[in-house]
Amino acid sequence: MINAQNFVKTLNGNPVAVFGLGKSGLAVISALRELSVKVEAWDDNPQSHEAALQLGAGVIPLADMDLSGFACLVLAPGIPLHHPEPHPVVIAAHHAGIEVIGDIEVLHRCAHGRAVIGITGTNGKSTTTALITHILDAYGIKAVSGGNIGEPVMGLTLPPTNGALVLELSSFQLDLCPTFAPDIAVLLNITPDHLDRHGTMEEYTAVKEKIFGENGIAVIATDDDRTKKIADTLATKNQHILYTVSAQDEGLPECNALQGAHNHQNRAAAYAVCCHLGLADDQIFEAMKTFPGLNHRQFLTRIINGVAYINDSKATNAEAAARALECSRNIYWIVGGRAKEGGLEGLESYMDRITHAFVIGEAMDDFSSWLKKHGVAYELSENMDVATEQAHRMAQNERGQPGGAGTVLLSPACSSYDQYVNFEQRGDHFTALVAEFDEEEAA
Ligand code: UMA
Repeated sequence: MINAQNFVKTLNGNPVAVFGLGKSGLAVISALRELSVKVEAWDDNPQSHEAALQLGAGVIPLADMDLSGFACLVLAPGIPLHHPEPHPVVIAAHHAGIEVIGDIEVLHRCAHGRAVIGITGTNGKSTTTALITHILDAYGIKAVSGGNIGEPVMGLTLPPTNGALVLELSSFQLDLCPTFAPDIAVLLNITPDHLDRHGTMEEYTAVKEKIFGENGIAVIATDDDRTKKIADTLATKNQHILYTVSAQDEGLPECNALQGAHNHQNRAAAYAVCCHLGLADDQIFEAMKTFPGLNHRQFLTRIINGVAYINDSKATNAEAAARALECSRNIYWIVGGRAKEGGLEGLESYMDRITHAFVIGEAMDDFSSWLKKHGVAYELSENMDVATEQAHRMAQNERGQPGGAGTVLLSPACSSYDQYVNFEQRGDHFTALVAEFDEEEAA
């Protein structure tokens, strides 16, 4: 847990309001309660209240109160700040004239003294965060990762003072950082996303741009017009040390866990960061080769008799699934769940890579019609148990045929919420089923 003493000094003895009792809010409460700071908390879901009470926070309906006695409001990133309209607690904070900040800003105000590398972008942030952490760790710079990748920052254990914090930063988190900017800031790409929260692409882009602050090291992948424009602006201002990288950069080694153009962009960004920190090319390249990948993101779970079994459960929309489909041929594709708007539209050009599809979940009827229209053979598998067994049998039986040993790929292009709590649970289920297959029997 982070020592919040320096942050507490800025509170002038006033209590803190914490709204949203998910992972990040509870970690903030823990760090403050550790120092006996008075915390009043709330969550619109009453089931979350008990955890805050256990930590010694008061639980009161903050949105209905006069918040003027509080030092600040710490808001969870998932709670609407501006759009479609501010949550009532944000309006209450504005009325009271108190600051609204997030857990990343709290971490910053703890003045922990470690170098911070922050990574944002619409896609690839988790992979790049994990990759940078892996490379630095491999060469003796103790790195600790957290943030949007899943570990709330106030719960992290700091590395030694010469180590680094590697933080994945979402637009929601950046929006709650009035003064924080990382020492090394990485922007990967900006494509339409989260418009329900940011309203327009201009707003979303402006929030992502906040990662660069007034100065520091800026690493920008300039493969899209929006990131390129930001790089041009920073170059004109000339207050940052700027590295531009691209998915087209040459000279980086291939590695199994990081295939496809998008991963090339992630590698190029990680390379720039590690070079800046003084690592030699061969050190960086060696470490890239041993990067195991990130679970649920095109993660190679197992190889059985040459057939690769890949867990890409994080692919919850068609665009994400395209990134996995472009990396293989002869694919036995497990697809479906709760469809997003547009369904499988946009994946037409990848269908010649699919040997057979196994369709599951609520999307089964719509997806099977779409696959039929595009000439792809499929099974109505309904659930993961059936789909994984069918895909395994077929891929193993057809191993000797032209096209080489195939790939059993879970890349659902759907959310998991029809059958699972989240994408992690879905991916774990697939992985557990694959772990049970018998190599001998399959051979
Ligand atoms: N809540 C309310 N009122 C509301 C909305 C939410 O009370 O109007 C409450 C919910 O009942 C819940 C809590 O707020 O109890 C949830 O807070 P949260 O959604 O901010 O979630 P945390 O559990 O604190 O997780 C957050 C990040 N969540 C979001 O940004 C939505 C996690 O990113 C992050 O891993 C975690 O902090 C640790 O840093 C997740 C995410 O989905 C992975 N991120 C988005 C993405 O990647 O697309 C941005």
